[in-house]
Amino acid sequence: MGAGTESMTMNVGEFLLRRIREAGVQHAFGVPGDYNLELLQQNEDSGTLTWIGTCNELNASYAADGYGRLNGLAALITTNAVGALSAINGVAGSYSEHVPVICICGSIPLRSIERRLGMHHTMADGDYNQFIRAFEQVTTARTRLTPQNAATEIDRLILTAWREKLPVYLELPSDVAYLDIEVPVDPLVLEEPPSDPERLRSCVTAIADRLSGAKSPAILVDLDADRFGAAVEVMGLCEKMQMPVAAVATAKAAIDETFPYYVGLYNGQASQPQAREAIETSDCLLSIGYRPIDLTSGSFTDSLPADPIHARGHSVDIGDDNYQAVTLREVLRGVIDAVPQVTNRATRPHVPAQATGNHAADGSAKLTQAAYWQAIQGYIRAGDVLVAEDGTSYGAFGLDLPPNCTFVSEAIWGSIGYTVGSLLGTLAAAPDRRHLLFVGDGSFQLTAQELSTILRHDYKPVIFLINNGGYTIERCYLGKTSHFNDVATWAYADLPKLFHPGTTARSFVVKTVDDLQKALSAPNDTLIFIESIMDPYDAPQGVISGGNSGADLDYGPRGPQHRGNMLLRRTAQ
Ligand SMILES: Cc1ncc(C[n+]2csc(CCOP(=O)(O)OP(=O)(O)O)c2C)c(N)n1
Ligand SMILES: [Mg+2]
Repeated sequence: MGAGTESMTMNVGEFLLRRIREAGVQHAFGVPGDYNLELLQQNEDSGTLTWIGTCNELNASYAADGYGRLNGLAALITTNAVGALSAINGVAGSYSEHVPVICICGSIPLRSIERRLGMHHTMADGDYNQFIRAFEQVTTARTRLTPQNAATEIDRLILTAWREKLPVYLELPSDVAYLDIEVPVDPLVLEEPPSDPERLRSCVTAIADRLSGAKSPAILVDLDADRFGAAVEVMGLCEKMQMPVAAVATAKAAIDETFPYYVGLYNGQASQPQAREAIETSDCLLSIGYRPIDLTSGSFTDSLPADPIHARGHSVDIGDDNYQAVTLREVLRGVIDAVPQVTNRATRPHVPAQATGNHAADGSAKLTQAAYWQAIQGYIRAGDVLVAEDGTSYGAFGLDLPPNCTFVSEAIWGSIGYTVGSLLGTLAAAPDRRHLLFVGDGSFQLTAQELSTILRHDYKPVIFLINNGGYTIERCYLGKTSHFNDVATWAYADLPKLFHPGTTARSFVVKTVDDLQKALSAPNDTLIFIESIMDPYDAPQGVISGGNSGADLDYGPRGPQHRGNMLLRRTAQ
C-alpha cells in the first residue's frame, strides 16, 4: 500500500465505533438487545462513545435527532426490527428535516441468513431484508455489513450521511462485529467534494451579476442554511450588500436575530411585517433551501417575487440554468468576493415583537398565554438552546432571541413528544449551554419517561410544561370541547422525584404571573421543572389562526369545522 493508505487489523465493531468517533460523534443513543450487545460490549471495553441508554428506541431516535442538529452528526443503536421499527418515526423526522443520523441496527447473524434459520425479531417467513426495505423510505443510504464490505461501506455511509445531511441505516449482523478485517490507519476526514471549478465560477458570476444589478435584493433562509453551516456566509453577504435576510420558521435562529440585516420570520400572510415586505417586494431573491409547507408558508399564502435564485446544499437554480457539483458555502463565499461593497442602502431591521406588545397583567391574576410568553421573553439569555414542541408551546416562535441561541423544533415532521427525547440529545451535545424545553401536557405524555434519563445523567435543563388539560392546538382545528382532545391529569411537577428519587430538581406549579416570576428566579444549578396551569381555550393568536386555516385546508368546504362552536376561534382584537 502507498503512503497514506496504510492498513491495520481491527475488528468490524471496533472499526465502526472508531469511525463514528473520528466523524465527531461522542455519544450514542439506543436500547440494548441480544443482536447488538456485542457491539455495546465493544464500546464499553474500548470507551469509544459515551452510551446513553434510553427508555425506548423512539426516544433514542428523537435524542439522536436533537444531538445531530447541534453536533452535525449523531449515532443511534437499536436491535433488529423491534428496536429499529420503534425508532423509524424519529428517523423519518430526521429525513424530513435534514438531520444526519447514523442508524446502526444490530441484526440477525449472517449464519442464520445463510442457513435460513427462523429467528426471533423477524416475521419468520424466510425474508431477511424487510427492515432494510422499510428504512429505504426514511434514509438516503443503507447497507448490511459483512467482513468483505465493512471497511468501505462504513466510510461510505458515514460520509453520505454527513454530506447529504440525511440519515443512513447500517445492519451489523451480530456474528460480524468481532471478526478481524484490514482497515485504513488514517482517520476518516469529513469533507465535501470540491465544487466543479467551471460550474462554480459560472454560478458565482450569475448570482453576483443578478444581486449587483438589483435594487432590493434579499435572502430567504430555510433549514439547509443551518444544516450546511452557511449562516456565517449568508450574514457576510448581507453585510457586504446591505441586504435583508428573513428566515422561515424551520430556520428560526439560524441567522442571529440581533443581526442588523435580519428582518424576522417569513410565513406568508402571517409573516413579521418587515420580513414580508423585504421578501415579497425584492427584485432579486436568493432563497437557501426554501421548501414551502403549510405550517411555514402561512397556509400557502407565501408570495415570492418572480424568478428567485434557489440555492441548495449541492446545486443552484437560476432561471433556466441549473448548476450541479457546487457546494453551498463555496458558492456563497465566491459571491461575497464577487459583489461590490454597498454602502448606501437603507435597511429596516426587525422590530422585536415584544417591544411593541403590551400584556401588562395583574400579577395575581390567572396565568394567560400572553403573560406567559412575555415573562419567558425576559428569561431568555444569549447562548440558550430552546427546544419547542408542537402545540401552544409554538408560542416560542414569537420570542425574540438574543445572540448565539439555538432553536430546535420539528415543525415539518411534527411528531409530538419529539422534544423530550430531543432535549436529551441537545443536552448531551452541548452540556455547557442552558437548555429550555417548551412542551405541552399532551405531547409530554408520549415520551415523559425520558425525563428519567435526563435526571440520571444529571443534566440541568429548564422544563416549561403547559398543563391545559389536553390538546389545545387540536381544539383550534376541530373539537373545541370534544372529549378526544382531553388528556388524563398527571401530577407533572412530581415526576422528577418519582423518576429520580433523591433528586435536587426544583419543581414549581404555577397558576399566576407572580408564581411564574418566582419560579423564573430559581438558580440554574439543578433541573427546574415549571408546570404552568392554563385555560384549555387559551392559545397564542398564531396557533389559533394556524389551526383555523389548517381546518379549512384539511377538511374542505364540507368539513365539520363549519358547524357552530366546533373549534377554538380567533377572538376579535
Ligand atoms: C405522534 C403524533 N400524534 C398525534 C399528533 C397530532 N397532534 C398534534 S399537536 C397535538 C396536541 C398537543 O397537545 P399539547 O402538547 O398538550 O399542546 P397544547 O395543549 O399546548 O396545544 C396532537 C395530538 C402528532 N402531531 N404527532
Ligand atoms: Mg395541552
